[in-house]
Amino acid sequence: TQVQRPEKLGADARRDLLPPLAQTGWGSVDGRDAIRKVYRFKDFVEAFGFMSRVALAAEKLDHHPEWRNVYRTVDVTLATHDAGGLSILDVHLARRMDALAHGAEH
Ligand code: H2B
Repeated sequence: TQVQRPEKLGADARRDLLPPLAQTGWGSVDGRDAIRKVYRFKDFVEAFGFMSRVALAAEKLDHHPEWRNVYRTVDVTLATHDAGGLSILDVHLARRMDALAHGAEH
């Protein structure tokens, strides 16, 4: 059986869902239908703790970030590869990541 494929977000959904994420630091990506945020933490332990919590959440959602960690920064890009752009799953993961970073960001 076919795994459920998420649909690319339509214009109406984008107008509703993306501005609140922009408020928390998520921005668009040049040349790509994706969103990006750079988190900065107190130190490496906080950054890696965040990544560990996100990894478990991502597995539960079956939706995974593209990310890069350098010392206390975590640079995240979200897109749905199966949809060729942004889907609702990226919005869900972005919100989850913000919740899991709460209190640890510097
Ligand atoms: N993560 C992201 N970011 N995009 C996807 O298209 C994607 C994923 N697909 N995680 C999932 C896994 C898919 O491969 C499985 C089969 O559901």
